[in-house]
Amino acid sequence: MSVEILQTHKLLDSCQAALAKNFTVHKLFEAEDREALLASVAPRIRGIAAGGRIDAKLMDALPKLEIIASFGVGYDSIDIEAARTRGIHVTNTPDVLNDAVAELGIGLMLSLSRRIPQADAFVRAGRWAGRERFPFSFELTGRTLGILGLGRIGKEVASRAQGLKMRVVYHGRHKQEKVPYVYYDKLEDMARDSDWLLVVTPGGKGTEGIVSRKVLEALGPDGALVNIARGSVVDQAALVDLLRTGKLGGAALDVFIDEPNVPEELFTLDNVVLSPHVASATQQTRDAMGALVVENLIAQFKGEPLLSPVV
Ligand code: 8YV
Repeated sequence: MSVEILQTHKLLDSCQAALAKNFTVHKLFEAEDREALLASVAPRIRGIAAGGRIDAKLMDALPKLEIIASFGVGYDSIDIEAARTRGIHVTNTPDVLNDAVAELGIGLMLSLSRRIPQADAFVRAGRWAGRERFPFSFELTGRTLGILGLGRIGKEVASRAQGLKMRVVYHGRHKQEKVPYVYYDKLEDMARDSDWLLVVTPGGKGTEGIVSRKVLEALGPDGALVNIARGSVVDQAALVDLLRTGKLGGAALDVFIDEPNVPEELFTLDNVVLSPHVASATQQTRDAMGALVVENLIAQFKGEPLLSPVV
């Protein structure tokens, strides 16, 4: 029998087909009795294909576990420290999603500034035909975009924003050599000087709530927030409050603290654009992410170097 792995969450059809071709897959997410499935297969499981939370308890239940191959670039849903101390490898799916995620970041900015969702609704409702006038919107041209997290995706956003004639600045833990953008060592200062604050930093403990009420207030009534990272990075209660009271100009959000739950107050606000965590969700990118999950597992069991190790 081929190597036995545990698939903990539903994954793309193409990814599941490739997993089934290469391994004996036990699907924990489909099991009626998870405990019973685990009890019968746990001693033989050498890998996990994951698409969500993996905790230390599950790692401890799998004595032969060598690798957790996670679908997604962000790995805040995996207990990395627990994996490290148990000598379990963790892989993610970086790079293959940079373009898709950056595109959605730009798309959200354009949607909010040019009021594209409202324009669409206006035409569909027959208001244009009824000779109503659609209100003016704002251009991105000439505006300053502050990027929080100038990593692989952040750089793709930056180059696209330059194509839109925006001025790009950034904040992160360190100033980077060889990037042409102005660096701010304080997020609040960058927010004050920016028209747009785009969040594309990893989630997890280290970044929890760093886009605080103060930062959002510094962005101010003429500023707007775009979040394509994790909901946890932003003080969501403050965000809702400031949007409601006009102390923040707008927000375009792909991610939220308690997905798929979105604060209902946001539904009534005209200065907000919402999307359901779809920044990487193109067929092309999701297929590539799935392929990378499978390739990492194959590499591990062939004794070859992992393609995208995190731990
Ligand atoms: C995915 C993501 O939506 O890669 C990430 O970190 O947030 C997204 O690309 C998610 O991981 C898969 O459901």
